[in-house]
Amino acid sequence: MKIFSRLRTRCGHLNLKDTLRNNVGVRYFSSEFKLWSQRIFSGIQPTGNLHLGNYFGAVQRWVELQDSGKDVIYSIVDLHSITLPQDPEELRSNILKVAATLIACGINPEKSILFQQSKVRQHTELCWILGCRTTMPRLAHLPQFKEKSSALKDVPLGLYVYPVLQCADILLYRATEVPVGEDQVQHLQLAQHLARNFNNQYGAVFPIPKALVGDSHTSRLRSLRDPLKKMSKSEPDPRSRINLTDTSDSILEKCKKAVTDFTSALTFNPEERPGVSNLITIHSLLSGKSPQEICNECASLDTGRYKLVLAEVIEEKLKPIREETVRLMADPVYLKTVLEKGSEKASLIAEETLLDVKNRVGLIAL
Ligand code: AQP
Repeated sequence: MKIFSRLRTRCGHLNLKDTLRNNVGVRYFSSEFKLWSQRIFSGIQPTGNLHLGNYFGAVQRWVELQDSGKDVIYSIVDLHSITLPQDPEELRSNILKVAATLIACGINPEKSILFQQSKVRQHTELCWILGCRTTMPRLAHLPQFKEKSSALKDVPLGLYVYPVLQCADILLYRATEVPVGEDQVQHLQLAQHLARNFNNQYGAVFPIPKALVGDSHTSRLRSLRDPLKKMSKSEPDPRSRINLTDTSDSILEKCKKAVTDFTSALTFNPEERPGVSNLITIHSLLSGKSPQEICNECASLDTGRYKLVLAEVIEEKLKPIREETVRLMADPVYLKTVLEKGSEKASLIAEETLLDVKNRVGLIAL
């Protein structure tokens, strides 16, 4: 009954019988409307230091979801990070650093499953099965692939198929919601497509995951050096981002060097003045004040002096995170144990899903 009333709500003015009769029919019914318990999955690449973009675009929400008692699974997606070349020693250290920073930001391994992707082998197995159901044109049109591959002479296959691995990450845990930045929405649409496509053939195996996208400002903080680009871990110029572990001197230096424009007054206009507006957005996210309130409060300052105020606000927020990250990094055994335990918990869920998938596909002899 519950399923029917949900279906009725979803279908709005459509009559229930018509809906079941139309193109997707009863199989659509079974794949879309099985009642799945809510589960959140998200991942972050250990490609460098986490920065304010990662914090406001992802980590802050991860902590809120965890603290509101949701069933949450967060992964350090190291297999994704090797789609572009990584120095082995740096990667090893980044995996632990990302774990330390996430914990310092409030991820509690007792409340969340926090794990390292490559320790759960089922991700790559499911990726292969889903890859066999994904078409090449669909992957070639994804904007992140276009953006990242455009700078490369030889494009690795991994970069091309990584959205499929991302789908496997989500579907393996039968996640119902996935907090993502705006840039990831099309990848989530691929996961929805693959889940539907699989369910239509084999029955209700996967929930159709929904994107939880933040508002447009948090979804895309911009580079401090080129406000037309997003703030990014792997951007070669370290002055382009504020890392969560930056020292106060480094924060001040990066704020001072942030690219603005030739107008010295402080106004918020993301279209016309992306550089200064990005700084005000960061300030607004840190303080909870609206951009307009900030412009009013700092009306007597030119952009040069405003940058000094912003550096102080950033330092106030980041100091405890930095100090806690440094403390945790001094205890690699603890961090490895957290990831080990998290991976064990994740593997149990992943194995159950994968067995179901393999069985339905016909890979397991009866
Ligand atoms: N600039 C940003 N503004 C808002 N959110 C952002 N995210 C990343 N950059 C910004 C969000 O952070 C989460 C984790 O991202 P990721 O590590 O999986 O990879 P990414 O999105 O490609 O992040 P980076 O920092 O740009 O890493 P690299 O340089 O390795 O590609 C995601 O939810 C993302 O939306």
